Amino acid sequence: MNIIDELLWRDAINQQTDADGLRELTDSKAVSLYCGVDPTGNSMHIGHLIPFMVLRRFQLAGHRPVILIGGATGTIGDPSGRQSERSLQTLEQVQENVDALTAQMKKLFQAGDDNQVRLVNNYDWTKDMNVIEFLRDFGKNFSINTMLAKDVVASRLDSGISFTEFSYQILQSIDYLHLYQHEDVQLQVGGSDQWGNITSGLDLIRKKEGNEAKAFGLTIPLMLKADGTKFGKTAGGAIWLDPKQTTPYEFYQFWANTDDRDVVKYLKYFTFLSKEEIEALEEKVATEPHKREAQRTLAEEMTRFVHSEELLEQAKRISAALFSGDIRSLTADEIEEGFKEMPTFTAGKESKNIVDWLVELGIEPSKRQAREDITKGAISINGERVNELETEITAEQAIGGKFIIVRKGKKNYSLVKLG
Ligand code: 383
Repeated sequence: MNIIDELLWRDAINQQTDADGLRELTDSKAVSLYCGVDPTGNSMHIGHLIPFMVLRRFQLAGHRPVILIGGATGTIGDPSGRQSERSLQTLEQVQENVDALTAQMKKLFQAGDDNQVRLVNNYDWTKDMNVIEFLRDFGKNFSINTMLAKDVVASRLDSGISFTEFSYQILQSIDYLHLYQHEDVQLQVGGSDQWGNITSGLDLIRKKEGNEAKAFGLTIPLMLKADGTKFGKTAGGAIWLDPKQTTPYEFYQFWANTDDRDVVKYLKYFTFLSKEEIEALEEKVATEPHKREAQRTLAEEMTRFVHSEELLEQAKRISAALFSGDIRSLTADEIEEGFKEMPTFTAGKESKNIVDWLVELGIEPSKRQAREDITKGAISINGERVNELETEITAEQAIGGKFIIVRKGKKNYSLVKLG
């Protein structure tokens, strides 16, 4: 399948500047293409993943991705999709973020000896440009009228936009021209919010290189959820690729909790599974949705791709233990990871009667309630049901010497740390 047909099947194309031309080009040669990310934070989130997975698909189809980290543009900040001016980051902060994003990209693209993915930083060709060069060589090719008409700027005319953010599109355009001239790049890919910046780069290329220049733009639709809420955000915030900000277990759970109405869409958009494999899972969603096989496959594919086989196995072990209640099988580290979002209490190391212990911690509101719950078998300690009101809680029970897990009812877990 031609890469463009594959993207169409995956519903991963929003707009193209010249669909026929791009199809012809991608059929005729290995095309160099790029997508950029600005180092506005120290990790990407799953929203960023979308265009970079498309880049990876091009790579798997024999094309040549160039990943641009915006060391220059990141010092300004793209006004696209934002209603208010950004505050500037320090140059040191930007540099730290450049390093963090570079490491993430290398991992995602499995950069190594037999995979020479190109990573570039626009700071390299922007930092020494002086203001006269900027205005004469580049500024002269931009019409204020056209720039004002771009959605990004037009939507900010009431609330206001600084000259700095207004000029952002010029910097991104210079990048495309630079990569066209020096890295043979003929296609820029981005989310649909990048359409204005991408087309403005193409205008610059045509002005500098002539109307016949073969350069293209392609955008990817923003992901929408069936229930109308924003994709990629949970109550706890964004889903980050950095395992310190979103643990692999949370990452796994995010995908595993996908709505039936969204899961096939995500499988197409985010995984490298084939058309046949996805169609088979689609069938399963229709015939046996309760098994959630499509969701499980999605969660496995994504956790393996972003983290590793090992962290995927760990995330699955935590999920299974929490589901079955078999907490004893987990290590202290796994408990820490799996219980990150659950209510946490700190208790002393001395032995105590369970009823007193539960009430003192605040897990039970009163001794009467604690006794009632224990008697009806609703309380488990480390996965084992407690039946005796006389049970003593001791430090020896703590998993890894640190944690005691209390379960009340079916799903109410609390983590007690001994301190
Ligand atoms: C900078 C210089 C270039 C080309 C691109 C850039 C970055 C671009 C931008 N992108 C977003 C970002 O960095 O701001 N101006 O957060 C996001 N992208 C991708 C995708 C997306 C966009 O990194 O739609 C979501 O992830 O394009 O919002 O020469």
